[in-house]
Amino acid sequence: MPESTDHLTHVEAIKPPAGFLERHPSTPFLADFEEYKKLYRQSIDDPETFFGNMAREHLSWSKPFDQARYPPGTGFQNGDAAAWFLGGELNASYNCVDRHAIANPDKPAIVYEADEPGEGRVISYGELLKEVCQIAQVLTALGVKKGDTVAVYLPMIPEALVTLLAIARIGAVHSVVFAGFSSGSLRDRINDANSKVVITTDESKRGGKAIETKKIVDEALKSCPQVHNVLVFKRTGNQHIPWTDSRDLWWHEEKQRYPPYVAPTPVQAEDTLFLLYTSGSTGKPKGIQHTTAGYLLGALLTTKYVFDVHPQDVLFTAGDVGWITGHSYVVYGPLLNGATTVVFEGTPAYPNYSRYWDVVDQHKVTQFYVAPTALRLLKRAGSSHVEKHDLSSLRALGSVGEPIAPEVWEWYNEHVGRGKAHICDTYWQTETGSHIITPLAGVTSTKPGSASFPFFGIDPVILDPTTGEELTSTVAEGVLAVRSPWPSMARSVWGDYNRFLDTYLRPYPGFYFTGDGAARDKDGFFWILGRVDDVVNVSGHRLSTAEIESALIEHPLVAESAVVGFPDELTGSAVAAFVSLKHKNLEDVAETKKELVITVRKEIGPFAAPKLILLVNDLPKTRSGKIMRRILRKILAHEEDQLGDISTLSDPTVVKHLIQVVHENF
Ligand code: 6R9
Repeated sequence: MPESTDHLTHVEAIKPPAGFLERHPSTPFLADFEEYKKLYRQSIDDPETFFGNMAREHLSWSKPFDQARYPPGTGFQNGDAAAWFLGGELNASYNCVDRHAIANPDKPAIVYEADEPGEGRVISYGELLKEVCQIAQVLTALGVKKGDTVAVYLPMIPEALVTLLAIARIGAVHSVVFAGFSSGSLRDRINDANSKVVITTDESKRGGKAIETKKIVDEALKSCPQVHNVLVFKRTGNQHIPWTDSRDLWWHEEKQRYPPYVAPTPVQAEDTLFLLYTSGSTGKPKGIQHTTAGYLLGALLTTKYVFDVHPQDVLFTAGDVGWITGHSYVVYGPLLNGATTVVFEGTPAYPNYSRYWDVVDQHKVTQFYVAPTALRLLKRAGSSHVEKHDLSSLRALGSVGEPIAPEVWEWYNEHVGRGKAHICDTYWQTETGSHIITPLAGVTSTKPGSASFPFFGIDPVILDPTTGEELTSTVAEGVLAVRSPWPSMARSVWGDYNRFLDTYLRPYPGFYFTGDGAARDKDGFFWILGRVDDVVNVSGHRLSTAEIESALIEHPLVAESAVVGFPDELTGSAVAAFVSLKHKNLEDVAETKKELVITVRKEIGPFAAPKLILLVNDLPKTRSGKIMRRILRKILAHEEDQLGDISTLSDPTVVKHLIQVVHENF
């Protein structure tokens, strides 16, 4: 946590941009900040009534629910998360597709921007319904039943959305694995979820390059004996992809066997909609489990109120469907609201740094949402790439995944929003399902770098990290927790409820623990200060240091390793690995380091590759053998005068050696 947050008290709030309402399509959802405060109070004091009304108004139910929140009241009763909308039945794909297709079949649901400019297409709600229904029938024919998990390893193409909605249509559970993950990570996730069907492409395209997606899947499936079918969408048409006749099926061949409509399967409100694996403090990734009605309501309401999304809007979330941002704000949020969602396959730098702005200009995007890491890249590339575009359609600009530095916020505001779009720094997590601390576009005054105030139903508190006591003064700094359950919070870790409780609800009894540090300033604004656990955030990708350590140990030369994050101008944080080897006096140090990086790329994925590898004789350990990563972080920051108490180290002389290695290499 930063040493001091005193400077925060001097930051002045900026009012919502002038002219916001002039470019607004219809009546605003909220008149002003006073109305937000009134509704917020209701949502905290009586969540049952507040969310009960919202769920009846915004979602379509095949059977109405009996009770909005169980058990009634507020808080984490008995230390468990609450259940929402019990007795109710609904279907996610009906809510995302059918009801809009019925009302307006020709309305664009998806604008697909392919990796290569000009190769995209527009898909209407009517067309989407047909595709979803056909793939739903393919899955049923492959034996997928209500409650079964289906693994999805797809790039950012419309078929990714079709796939998720088709799985949901038959009451099955989707488990998307980000297509940047290695075959080993994919294998672990397929097996943990016990998925028997995998959906993928022949290849993917990104930044002008082809990626051998099917080959990675096949490699993973060598150790997934339960998988009996792979459904493959032909993306590039490369003839030379591996194929197993008895198992693999082409998407286009299977799809055409089925008629354009099949009725959705109603599920219970609390039935699982999806799993999404995420990293935590320990090595084994957790399958975060989200339920249907609560999650849908959270994605719907945040999209509507945070980004001010109206049905005629075009939302461009430049995040991958392999992460929660893609789930909530590429797929579910925009479609639930009947808006148009942009599905972007490429990168911000291909064919040049104008790509995002070409898309915004061409499709008259009204809301744009991206991680600060991309903004840092574009800021560095120069404002000339932004300036030649007409970006006047933009009303809200979102930021997600990591803290946004004030100078990046200013750049976004000035060059992209041109002072007319509202910047929304949205704080949330895979586990929260949807935004929890965020400004509301057109309503909330903002301070660059602060995520501002809680969304409806979120009762955030700052706790003393050691005692767990709530810090009730307005100005406070500690760990961020939430006092009461909300509809879109995760319900469990797949197959391990105890681990869910241990990670989120038991560390500070009575609260949901976020794992982040936070401060509250004199005006009540929340400032997120980053993770307090062993999680490193690289370009908005959440990595567990323990997971990288277990990858490194796969290399035959590695005796032990300790991984920590360190600040990086472009990626926010970068990964540093301190590694001790089994054999000393290596002949080729550079080659060994290269091999270690390759090991991590292979075991986890390219995005987890350490930027810095430091070969050391020993690691700083306590007498009980615990690695003191705090010392490694300080040495990397060249703050060796602030190491604190090192008397608990079993061998304090190791510190001198570590300092020397860091100075030689970094
Ligand atoms: C949505 C998403 C969650 C972690 C979270 C925090 C960091 C997310 C942030 C932010 C500062 C923001 N984080 N949004 N930090 N300001 N606006 O990113 O989910 O991948 O699960 O990561 O990301 O550390 O705990 P996920």
